[in-house]
Amino acid sequence: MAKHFYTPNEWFYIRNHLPAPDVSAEDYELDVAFDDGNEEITFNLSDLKTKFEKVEMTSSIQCGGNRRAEMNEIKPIKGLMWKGGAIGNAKWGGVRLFEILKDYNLTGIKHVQFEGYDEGSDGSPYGASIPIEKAMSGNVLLAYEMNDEILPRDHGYPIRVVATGIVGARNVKWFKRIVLSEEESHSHWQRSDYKGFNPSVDWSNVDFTKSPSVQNMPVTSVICWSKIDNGQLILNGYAWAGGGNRIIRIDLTTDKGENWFEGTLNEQTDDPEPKHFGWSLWSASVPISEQKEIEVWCKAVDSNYNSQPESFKNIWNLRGINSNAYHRIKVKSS
Ligand SMILES: Nc1nc2c(c(=O)[nH]1)N[C@H]1C(S)=C(S)[C@@H](COP(=O)(O)O)O[C@H]1N2
Ligand SMILES: [Mo]
Repeated sequence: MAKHFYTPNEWFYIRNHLPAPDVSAEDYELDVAFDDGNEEITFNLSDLKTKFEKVEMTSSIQCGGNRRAEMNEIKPIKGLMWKGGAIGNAKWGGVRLFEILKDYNLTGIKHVQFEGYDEGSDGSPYGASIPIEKAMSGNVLLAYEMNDEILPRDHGYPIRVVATGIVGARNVKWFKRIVLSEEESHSHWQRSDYKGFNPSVDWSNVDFTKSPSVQNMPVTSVICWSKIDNGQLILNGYAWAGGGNRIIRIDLTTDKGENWFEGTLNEQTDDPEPKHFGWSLWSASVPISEQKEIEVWCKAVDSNYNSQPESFKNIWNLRGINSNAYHRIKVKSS
């Protein structure tokens, strides 16, 4: 993963909750509606591509359950056992959601709901929503290009939402409908999933109405690769923070925190925080003594000086969301 600042499209993780639909460019339509049913406007694909300015933005998209497998080692979690692979970084090309919404009277609108062309067996679409402030920030894209290529089918062809800095689940693919509303999306994934809880909440007492939906994601980092060379442990990996924060430092230890070494941030965009949405690639060289097995930990620090928690135990939650404790790997020296 850490070889390419822009994750090649064919390596970018894919997460679908419902069967992926085939949407043709000719049939594609995006509806914009108010939830009082008053007004409805439809754009076709060429409207979106020609009537609005094309912009490009670098943003990572990360699933809310990335690194869940590590948290699962503490206590079993329901969910896909992602290691560190449920994230990718891309250059997205498209139109700003702001451009599409700016001429409407948005008085009283608090949430912008998104629906996809994909439907569950009950006929209801995939859905999610983001707060109106984020929608109007200029940092949410309706993307039709991914790394200078046409958006691939598995990533939402012909149009997907790129809600920069926000959990993957709100980055709706095969984008069909915008609903401007006082309320969050009523979809399962907005209301009954992708939320965090106290570590002692379990399936017998969880109340999804009590917890806000995850939007911006916390800071995380992962060691992707390691090698021992001449008494040095050579490492590389990625680090990312949601909410437009930039990664400012990566810290590593091989003795459970007695001594810390600093890695090097090799690649990141120069987008200023809080509009820094791409990940950072880093590498490090840590001196090691004669040990058979080395355990190395990493943690990143973001531009708000937020860092990662030390243990998964104290952030455990029943869906394994925001699983961002120190990444720890063991490296054998022989
Ligand atoms: N229409 C639609 N959009 C969707 C999903 C989906 O199932 N249907 N999955 C979401 C989730 S949970 C994630 S993590 C991201 C994954 O995006 P990717 O497959 O392009 O990596 O898409 C989001 N957008
Ligand atoms: Mo996800």
